[in-house]
Amino acid sequence: MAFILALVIWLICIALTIPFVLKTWWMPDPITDHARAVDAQMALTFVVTGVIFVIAHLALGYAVMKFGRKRSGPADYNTGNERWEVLWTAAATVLFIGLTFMGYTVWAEARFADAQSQPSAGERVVVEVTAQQFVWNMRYAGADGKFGSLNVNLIDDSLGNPLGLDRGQPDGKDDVIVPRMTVPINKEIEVILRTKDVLHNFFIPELRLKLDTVPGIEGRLRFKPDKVGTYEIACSELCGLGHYKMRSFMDVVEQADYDSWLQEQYSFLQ
Ligand SMILES: [Cu+2]
Repeated sequence: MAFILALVIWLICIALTIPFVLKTWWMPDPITDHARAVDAQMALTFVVTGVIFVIAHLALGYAVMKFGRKRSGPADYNTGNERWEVLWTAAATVLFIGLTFMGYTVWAEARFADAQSQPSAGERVVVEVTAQQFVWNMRYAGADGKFGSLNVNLIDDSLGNPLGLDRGQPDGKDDVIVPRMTVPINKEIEVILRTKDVLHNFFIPELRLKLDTVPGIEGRLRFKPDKVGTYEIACSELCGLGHYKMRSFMDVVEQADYDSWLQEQYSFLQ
């Protein structure tokens, strides 16, 4: 009986480990250096915890087999081994704190990029993303590089003004508002996150980035995509009945395609 239990423990351990080793259900390919750094950090965590997981379960099965046989007489009383307990508690503490600090650097890179390098606004493409139940609105500042002012009284989804943009003002005249995001490849993109109503969450799995959109607060994310393609933008915060279908897409295109796309958007404004 003890052997069967040990075998079950080992089989479960192997069955749980295989999908991680073979990457059976894995994340989509990363498209930024930051996303690759996140993956490397996660791989390190998986390797370290995976090795400990396997060793612990092999030992557990062994202990069950060795000490689990039926014996006559009362069980031995064991007070444990203080030296071992101090040792593995200390080792676990060092490991977790170490992994946290290593991960923190990667995490902070995308959020506090300002401290290291600040490309001028001209080199950077700024997209303002406003969430609402249950769609995404992407705004580009236009040729003047300035976002026009918004006025809640002008908000009218049915008239095509979901943000309440004042088109009468010079800054707002050339603002482009679209339901889908287009960005050029190999350029720093800055996303300014807003919401019109409740909490939503801007999530692009290929960027390994997600951030809540919080009413009254502007969130910021920076990234530099290096792979042309179409990537899903998912709302990753349960935001209401239509949450499951709140999605959009980000098209990463060549610079020339981006320029002509932008020109096309301007022509619709004429
Ligand atoms: Cu949402």
